[in-house]
Amino acid sequence: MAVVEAEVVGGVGHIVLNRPEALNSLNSAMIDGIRAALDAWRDDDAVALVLVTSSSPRAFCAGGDIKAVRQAVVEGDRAAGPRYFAAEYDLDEIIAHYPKPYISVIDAAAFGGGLGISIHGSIRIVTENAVLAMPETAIGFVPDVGSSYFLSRLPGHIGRYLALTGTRITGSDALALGLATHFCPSDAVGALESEILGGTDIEDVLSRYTILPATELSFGAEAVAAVFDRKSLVDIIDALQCDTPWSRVTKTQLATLSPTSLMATDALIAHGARSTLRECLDRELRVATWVIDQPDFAEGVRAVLVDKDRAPQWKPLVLEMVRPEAFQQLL
Ligand code: QUE
Repeated sequence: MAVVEAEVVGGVGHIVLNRPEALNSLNSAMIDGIRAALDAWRDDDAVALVLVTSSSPRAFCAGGDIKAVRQAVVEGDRAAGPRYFAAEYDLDEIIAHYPKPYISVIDAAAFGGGLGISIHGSIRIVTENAVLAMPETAIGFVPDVGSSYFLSRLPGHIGRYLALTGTRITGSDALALGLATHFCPSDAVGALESEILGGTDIEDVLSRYTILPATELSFGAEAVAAVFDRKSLVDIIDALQCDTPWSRVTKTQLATLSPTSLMATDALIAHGARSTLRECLDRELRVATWVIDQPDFAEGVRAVLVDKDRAPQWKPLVLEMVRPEAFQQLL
């Protein structure tokens, strides 16, 4: 079976992410497959809308094929990573401007690149099984796929918090923040997809299957707003007084993440707030190209995805030793 299945059913272009053994992490073949389907369907009158689903109950899409990028870096192939990211980000932009409804159903994990192929689309349906995150600072990388555009626009510094810490949010969080547009109970997703593929009017299907879940966020938005408004990352860490469980957890989270990634991420989010999506993607590509050549990327991917010891040795080890001049000209 192909890693991406693309077929037209009842006026719907259906894309199924189908690399379940890798939690649907997006490899080049998947990016090319999605791109080819979207290009073919753009001017095809037999396709009224696009529906993206996953064949895996565990993941919508766990991210990009970051292990392959690391392998290329380790082998000294300096072109492969940037080439892969450029294709991925171009796809994200195509989805953002696609002229037909582009509907993702997120009923499991959607991390990193998984958000790139869903959040930029016009309709994002989540369930109580959805888990969303940009966890790249844990692997010595940076949040990309246009996240410096969509996270930097969240209120109360929530995007800065999510990008830096990689905190996982729920489907109802995503709906409350506007990252998702609809919430459908997981046990109704099969019927919802069948009706969409059966050609029922999409607005009619959405009105009958989607509900409004409780709107309370799973993290403390007030604490985030109070702490993540500081000028610098060091000021944020100083402001985490460890007088509440949340501040203790957050300080501990930040202490485990790549200092280089944290500094570059904070710069991406700050610049992203004043940029178009295309400018964000271009800036992310420049910073990603730089950061994969820093020691933390190979080490972080090794520790989290290859050896899975979860004990990366960051270089430099502390924020104060990161030299922002090294990436400043890329912003
Ligand atoms: C940060 C990431 C990724 C991650 C974990 C992080 C990422 C990614 C994967 C992943 C997960 C399971 C797989 C796989 C890759 O995990 O981008 O091949 O089977 O793709 O903390 O950015």
